[in-house]
Amino acid sequence: LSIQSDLRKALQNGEFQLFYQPKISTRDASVKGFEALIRWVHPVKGLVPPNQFITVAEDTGQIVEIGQWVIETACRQNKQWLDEGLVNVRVAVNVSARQFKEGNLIEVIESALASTGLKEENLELEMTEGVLMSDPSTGDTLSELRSKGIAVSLDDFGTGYSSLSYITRFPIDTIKIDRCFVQDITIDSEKAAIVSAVSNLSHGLNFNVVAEGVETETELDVIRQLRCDEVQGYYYCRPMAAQDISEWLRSRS
Ligand code: G
Ligand code: G
Ligand code: NA
Ligand code: MN
Repeated sequence: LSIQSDLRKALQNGEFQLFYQPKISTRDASVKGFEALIRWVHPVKGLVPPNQFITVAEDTGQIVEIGQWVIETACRQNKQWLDEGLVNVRVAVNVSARQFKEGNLIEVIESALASTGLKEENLELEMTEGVLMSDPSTGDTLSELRSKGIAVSLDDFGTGYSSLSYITRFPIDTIKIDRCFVQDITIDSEKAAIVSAVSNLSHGLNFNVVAEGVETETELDVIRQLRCDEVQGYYYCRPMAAQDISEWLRSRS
């Protein structure tokens, strides 16, 4: 309950922050994009992780306003990295079902792009299968956004219903293989078999494949052998504040 009432003040008090985690090419280790991940620095509780407030915000509907802030903030940050000549990639924001259903997602995105000057080709949306299936109109909304040049990633792939028929029904660009399949992949041949199958299937359908949660070099080696296109994980970089990402980018160039 206190989380819920505190959430109402969090936006106006500027207690949210976005962290960013790079997505790295398995071919040449270049930066292919960033995922924006929200953090809440609560005045009393300190850092509250998203799994402790995103569901609450979804239940109360506060996620619509928070999500709008996330989109605007991520667009502004990515435009700044672009203007500084640090990187020219997509920033990916996570979207919840209610942002589709009642959040005027298209208008919110258009106004964020207009006010920050970021282009559609530098923005990506990440959503789970549950979000895709939450409303009959999500497919049409995504088709419209994609026709403008915004990319769409299917997040946490393999943990939901994962119906093979419907990944071809929805307009998506990228499959993100959930990190539970990467964990122990070096010793668990069943996980390797699953990642191999998903990777092949996805490429057959012309999707880009990202493996989440790569923490070690041996995991990276296996993931590369299984021909995933990109990795996201602690091995290369933990989610970090924007200024730390800027330094990380400068140190690599
Ligand atoms: O970064 P971390 O591991 O703590 O993120 C935990 C979960 O919170 C992830 O599933 C992620 O998708 C979700 N999450 C992070 N930021 C956002 C956000 O801005 N919006 C939504 N809807 N979910 C987010
Ligand atoms: O949106 P999604 O549920 O995929 O959120 C990604 C989550 O995974 C974030 O909470 C992020 O902090 C976390 N994460 C990113 N890289 C790694 C990793 O290498 N290992 C683990 N355990 N978690 C990671
Ligand atoms: Na995500
Ligand atoms: Mn994920």
